[in-house]
Amino acid sequence: MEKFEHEYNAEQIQVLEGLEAVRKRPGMYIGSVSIRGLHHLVYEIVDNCVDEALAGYCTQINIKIEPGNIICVEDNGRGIPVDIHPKTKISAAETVYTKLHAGGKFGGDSGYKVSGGLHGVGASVVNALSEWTEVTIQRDGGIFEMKFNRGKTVESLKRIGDSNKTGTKVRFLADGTIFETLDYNFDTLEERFREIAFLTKGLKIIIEDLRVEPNKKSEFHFEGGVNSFVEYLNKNKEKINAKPIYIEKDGEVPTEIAIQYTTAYSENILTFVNNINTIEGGTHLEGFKRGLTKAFNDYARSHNILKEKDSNLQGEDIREGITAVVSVKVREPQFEGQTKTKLGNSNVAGIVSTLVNDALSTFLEENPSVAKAILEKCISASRAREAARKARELVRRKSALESTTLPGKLADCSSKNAEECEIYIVEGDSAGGSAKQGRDRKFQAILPLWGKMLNVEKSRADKIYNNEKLQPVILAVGAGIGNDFDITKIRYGKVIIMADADVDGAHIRTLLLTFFFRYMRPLIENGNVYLAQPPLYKLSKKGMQDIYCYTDEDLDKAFKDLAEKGIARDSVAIQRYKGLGEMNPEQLWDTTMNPESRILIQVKLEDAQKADETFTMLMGDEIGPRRQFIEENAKYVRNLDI
Ligand code: 28F
Repeated sequence: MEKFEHEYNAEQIQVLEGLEAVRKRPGMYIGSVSIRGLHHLVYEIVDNCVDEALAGYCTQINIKIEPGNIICVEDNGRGIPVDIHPKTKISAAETVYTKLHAGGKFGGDSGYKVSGGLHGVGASVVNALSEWTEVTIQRDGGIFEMKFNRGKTVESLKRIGDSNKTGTKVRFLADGTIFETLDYNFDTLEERFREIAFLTKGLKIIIEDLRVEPNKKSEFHFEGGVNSFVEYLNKNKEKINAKPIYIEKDGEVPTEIAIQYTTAYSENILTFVNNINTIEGGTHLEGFKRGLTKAFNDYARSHNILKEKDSNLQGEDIREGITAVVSVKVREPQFEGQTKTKLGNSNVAGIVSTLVNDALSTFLEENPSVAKAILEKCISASRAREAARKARELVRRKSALESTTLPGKLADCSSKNAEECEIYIVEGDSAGGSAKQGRDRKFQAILPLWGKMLNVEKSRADKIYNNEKLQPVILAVGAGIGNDFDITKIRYGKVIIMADADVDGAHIRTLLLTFFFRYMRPLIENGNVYLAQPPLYKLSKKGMQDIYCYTDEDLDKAFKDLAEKGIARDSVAIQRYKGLGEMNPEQLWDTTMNPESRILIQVKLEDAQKADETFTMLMGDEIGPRRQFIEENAKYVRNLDI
């Protein structure tokens, strides 16, 4: 015992305390202990492989989800160094896995670490939050192995054999006492790895799900880098320039950009800093926009496409129909904004802007027919914008004269205090009727939607103002759209989308979220948009209070609870709700609208962005992806009549 205590030197105790802190407050290091936090563990490990790829030594990463939710990640890089660290007297590899921020400390001066998750805290955090971790390293002619339990070393690094290969393999089982769930979502991981593969040209990433029969496997490998990314985003769209315009530069801020114009009217610019999707934009996006606007205006002037009397094209005109991916690597990124996904480093704006302006100017000079086609579109966008402004002014003047500007179908609430007011946007008249009767009219307004779905994808702002389906939404929310949107004018603190849990419902949700994302984005950023969650089932039995279940898991749990009380499954009547319209006003209130008992899902910016992508796909000209959407959403489908 005496001896044992002696072997613990001060530094090691420090190490243990460090990882204890991670277990005490996991949220501080990985954001949350929900499925997002769980996925974050995988990203942290894969990030280390990506760093090794960026350093030029790793060409392939294999990720497996093994039965029992064990994660196995393997790369063919140099292998984590195995030599003994002079200060800690333990191997470099063990230090990386047991010392908090070890990666950052080593990387700080050498500039080794450039990729990195939202928190960039690395392997030791994964180790701390795993029931067990085992690391296998091939390097220096040998195979080495070490093992940990909940962050504590069980077996220090030891050589277990010979090998002439190099690489690192990590297997871990996340700690079930810390995470809410260990059930990884293959699709989520797959999507992130596809993104990483796009952003890391030449890197091959293979992900397999071995929990299911047959196993799932996806392989991503894009020699085109961000070019391939843009082609992927535009796969269902009609292109103006057949091949994306590609801009690449190493240097102080390594930058990779691809640009492709489509005949659509929306702009779709994805930006990344160190492989992290910066949904809130920032200085790299500003620089990109500035360079783009300048290059096109200068070209149009010098080629007399813009005459002396014409005013410059505005940025938004030049971005109509653009799809672009902007990826920068920044050494010490400062992230700002509500979700810490906005790049703050001010020097980046100038660097990116100069690069884009120079490279694009050269491209346009060398490709006059592409330049002409894009500029024609910009000019027509500029004319449409002018027309829309006039139309808007007309509407404004008209509405100032008319006393009522609220849509006829709106059943408004009596309170005028926006903060407490809610509007339910409901598809279908019958559900709208129940909602109107069931609501608390003091603070709940109901807007039933009707009419034809507008293809926002193919419409400019002036059409959206006049669309019969969306106009009532714009008028009811009361804060305008696009650049005119003024969040201080919103008439309701909560804008709640209430739709059926079927394909049509998914459609209308996607449409509205896309619309909010494109034309009322601050509403989403400010957290004002919600999805109502109606129940899927009702269980009833004489003498028993009705039980509502919102998911299939809820249903399973309800049956289990009933069984414990000695109530048999077949003595209970199950009603499956096919749609909101099947509920009477009172049921709708109890299950979906009563603030005391309802479930509301707050829409996050990334949910809306996802909806926007889905929408583009649904509205695309190809039938395949649309059918796939319907098939994948088939689990929601109960009354699909196709
Ligand atoms: C499956 C997870 O973690 N791969 C890694 C390397 C390679 C090096 C490294 C990692 C240097 C001393 C801190 C090798 N040779 N896959 C991985 N591959 N870390 S992690 O170095 C880490 C720093 O400790 C590496 C030369 N330089 C770096």
